[in-house]
Amino acid sequence: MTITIALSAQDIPINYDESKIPRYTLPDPLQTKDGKHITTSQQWEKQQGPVMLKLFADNVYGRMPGKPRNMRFKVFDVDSNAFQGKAIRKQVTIYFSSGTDAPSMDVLLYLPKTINKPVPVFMGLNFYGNQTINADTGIHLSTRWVMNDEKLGLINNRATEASRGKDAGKWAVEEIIDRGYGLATAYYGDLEPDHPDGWKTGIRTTMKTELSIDENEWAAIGAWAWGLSRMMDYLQTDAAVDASKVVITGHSRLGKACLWAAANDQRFAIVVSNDSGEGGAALSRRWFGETIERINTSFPHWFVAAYKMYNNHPELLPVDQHILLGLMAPRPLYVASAADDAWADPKGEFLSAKNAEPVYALFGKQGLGVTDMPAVDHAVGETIRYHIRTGKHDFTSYDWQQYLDFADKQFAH
Ligand code: GTR
Repeated sequence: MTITIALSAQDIPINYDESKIPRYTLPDPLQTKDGKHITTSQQWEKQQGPVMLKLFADNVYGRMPGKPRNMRFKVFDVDSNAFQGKAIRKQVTIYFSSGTDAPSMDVLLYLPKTINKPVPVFMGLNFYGNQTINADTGIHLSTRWVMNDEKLGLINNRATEASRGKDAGKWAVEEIIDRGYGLATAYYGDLEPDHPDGWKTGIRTTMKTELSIDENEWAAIGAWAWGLSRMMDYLQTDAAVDASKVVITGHSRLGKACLWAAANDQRFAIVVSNDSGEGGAALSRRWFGETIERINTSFPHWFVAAYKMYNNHPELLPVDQHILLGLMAPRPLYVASAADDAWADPKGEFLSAKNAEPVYALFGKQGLGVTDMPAVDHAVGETIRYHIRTGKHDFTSYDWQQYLDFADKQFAH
């Protein structure tokens, strides 16, 4: 095996031409190490699924530690008059260990007020702090490290008041509430700041002893995914939430974290990947848009060191991302792409969802039901659903509408 090291991200060849994609063969999710074929859902759940999960842990995302022993929740804000009285806003700090300065994450939760029983909830991490998802001035302003972006009010690596509501376009909060769902979100930087040295101040360092895991045994995506499971731990204790109906979602890098969280944690009832691309829903073996080499070069902290061995050799990976999608089975799964998001390889995301179908079939579940990519803005599929939306890399109100419809249908079953 030869590993060539690119000098910089710009030197890495990127392909956008379908006719230049070399032939590739995907690993068969149902084929065991010793050449046997998996034929039942029990065999998948007891043998093959755990083997595949471990291959992803060893080669891609790292080991996933469990729940910390001394975790605590502190509800520090309740406002039953949010959105002109139609929602309750709650803010909760999850402390990962004992002590007043324990590592922590802040969860922002909106719950519809008109419903007198526990509600289903959408949950996912956000990019710039909870205060950016809506202009609601009651949202606690994050004091953590953030990536600089003057337009978003993120200056000197800190969020300012001007950042309030600046990423609201990605969060259809009122629509979610009006449809009878709650929304839970937290800032991913609470877990690990998103830069190569972020692990030094993130949970991979601060929780190292408590979780008995070395910082190199996992990586940033793993840390973010772990936080999603801790949010779920909280939701299970909140009487206003129906924790059996939690939809986990995430956009782009946070879509990758969402998929890895859901692969490890069966408590998430529905999984929604929004434009997650390379290292998320998209096939790695298909040479189109972002590649393993490019992602490992631009973001060396996202995946474990072992993943770099596949930089120029995706064909040597014992798994590909359709198997990650298979690990969602039998849970309803929605994979979405955007037409102008070639970087994330929409077709590679579609084919990945398509090739997860044999795992769903073991459970008697129907997948996409089509062999070719659908037209833009035309969702297809049953238990696995897919759309390619008009427009760019984003999480839009069109996307939310599809996910809400999907959740309505799945939860009505
Ligand atoms: C890009 C990265 C993608 C995707 C995206 C995002 O720069 O190459 O894999 O994660 O960032 O998170 O918006």
